[in-house]
Formats: sequence, structure tokens, C-alpha cells
Amino acid sequence: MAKIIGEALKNIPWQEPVTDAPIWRYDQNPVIARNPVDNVTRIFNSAVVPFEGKFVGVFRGETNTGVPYLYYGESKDGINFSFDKKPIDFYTNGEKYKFVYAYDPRVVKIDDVYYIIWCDGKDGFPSIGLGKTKDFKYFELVSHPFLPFNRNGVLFPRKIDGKYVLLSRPSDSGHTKFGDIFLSKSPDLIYWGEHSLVMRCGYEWWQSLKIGSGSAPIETDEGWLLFYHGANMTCNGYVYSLGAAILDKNDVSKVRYRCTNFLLTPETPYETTGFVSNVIFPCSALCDAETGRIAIYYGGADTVVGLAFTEVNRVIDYIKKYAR
Ligand code: BMA
Repeated sequence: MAKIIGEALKNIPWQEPVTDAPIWRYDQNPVIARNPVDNVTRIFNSAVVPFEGKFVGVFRGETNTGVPYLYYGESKDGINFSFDKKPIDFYTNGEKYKFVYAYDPRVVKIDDVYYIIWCDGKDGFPSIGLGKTKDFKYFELVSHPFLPFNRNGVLFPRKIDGKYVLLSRPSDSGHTKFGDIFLSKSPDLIYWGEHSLVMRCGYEWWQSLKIGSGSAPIETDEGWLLFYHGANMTCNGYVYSLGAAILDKNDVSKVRYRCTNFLLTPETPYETTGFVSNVIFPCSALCDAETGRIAIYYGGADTVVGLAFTEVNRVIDYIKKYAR
């Protein structure tokens, strides 16, 4: 029986499965609908974490100008959220950072600090932005780890051999037609090196065009469980599905098992129809080490937020069963 190595989260949002599928959707999806707050037309690819007995998150809010920024939101149950009316301000050397745009945030807790990693439009180029907060009130910009173009930055939730480890996906300035997952290490979150390839996009058609990390890797006794997105090209444009892999416990640049099947692909109306149809884009996962429960937040069709559930043993068995 696979086990999550981590903390208990007794109030994790949860719904029992009524299917044999490795991951099942919350039957009240979407959990965040259109026009969730003044001047924000859509909230979708977003990251939720437990905080002080409740749930908080950094949300991708597409404003009515069409430009995305990061919004703070909170919830008692991880399902019903309220949002600040203004985007989050980040400070650097006491000055407010001037955003061009910001999207696809992830939030990862390391020790008592919450790190926010997002695609930042620094100087107009998509790059990885890295910030931090301890209280979700004051946010500090830490660095831009890499040269443009890069997206889908996800930190491991603890230092490994004394270093921070960041997954990322080098890309281009537009709707990138390629993409593989790489890993970089840093002693201080400022200087990054020891870059190595983790996974390339795959033969399987659902992940044949590009892949990018989703939620922070979950530590288990079998290795690091990574949910990611895989995209393929169709006559109607890109289709984004959710996939999973297990990275080696000791050498996280090595893939132990990678599932050849997608675990979720756009099927429901809120995934197949929206601003960008046929998109499932995971950015965060809550987990309860006591029960093995996992709750995944994902963007649906670049329009809404959906919630899906799995259980560590069930998902790892499935990954292994269909692994290459
Ligand atoms: C990717 C990112 C995501 C988005 C996806 C589908 O390139 O921009 O934010 O969800 O495209 O449009």
C-alpha cells in the first residue's frame, strides 16, 4: 500500500468515487464559475493550499481587459471561495512590482514559507516569476529564476540534499508548440544551475505536443507523485489532458513510472466548452497523509476551476499498471 509522506489534512475536500477511474470529478463542478469577482471575467488555472485551518490560494484572474493577474482567494471548505477585488501586489526592495501580466500560479510550502511560482510577463516576455509570503497578506518578489522563455515552474515541497529544486518548461513567446519538463537546483532561490531533463513529451498522442508540471510533487514511499498536463494538436487546436508520473525517491530527475494513459481528458461541458475549449490544466493538489486522499484543482477550458479526487494507492497502482 503506497503512503503519502507528509502532514494530515483532516478537512481535505472529498467525495467518494462512484467509478473505477483512477481520478474522479467532483459532481458539483465547477467550483468557481464565470465572473467570480468585480472586473474578473474568469478564474481558472489556480493554486490552493491549506492555511490556518482553512484554504487559501493564488488564482489566475482574467480581468475584463483580457490581461491576467494573480488574485488572492480563501475558503473554509476548499470548495466555496471568496476573492479579493484587487490583484495581489508583490514588493521588491520595498517597491511595488509592476506587473505586465501574470498567470498559471502554483503555491508550494517549504518549511514555514509559501512560495508562489507563476508565468510572469517580465519586460513583456513569458518568464518564471518566484515570490513568497508567510501570511498571504504581504507578498515579496524573490527572483526570476531563468531567462525567458519559460513557464510551468513548480518547486518541490522540500529541499533535496540541501537545495531547492524547481521543475520548469522552457518555451517560446507564443502558444508554444513544444515543451519538455526540466529540473534546476539552487542553494538560495536566486542562482539556479545543475539543469537536467526530467521528461520529454511522449509518443502517446494525448501528450505528444508538449508537457508541463502541474501541482507540486507529492512525496510518497514509492517516489514523488507528479501530476502534469500533456497537450496534443488536433484539427481544432490543442487538447490538454492530465497525466501522472512517479519520480525517483533519491534522484528526482529520473522517472520511475510514467503513465501512458491520461488520467483525465476533457469530457464534461465545462472542460470541452469555454474560452479555450478542451483544456484540463492542473495547478495544485491537496493531500492527506493519514487517509491517502488527494484533491486536485484544475482549470477547465480556461474558464472555470474544477476539483477532482483520487487516493494515493489507487492512482499509483494505475500509473504502474499503464507505465512505460
Ligand atoms: C497554455 C497556458 C495555459 C492555458 C493553456 C490552454 O499555453 O497559457 O494558461 O490554460 O495554454 O489555453
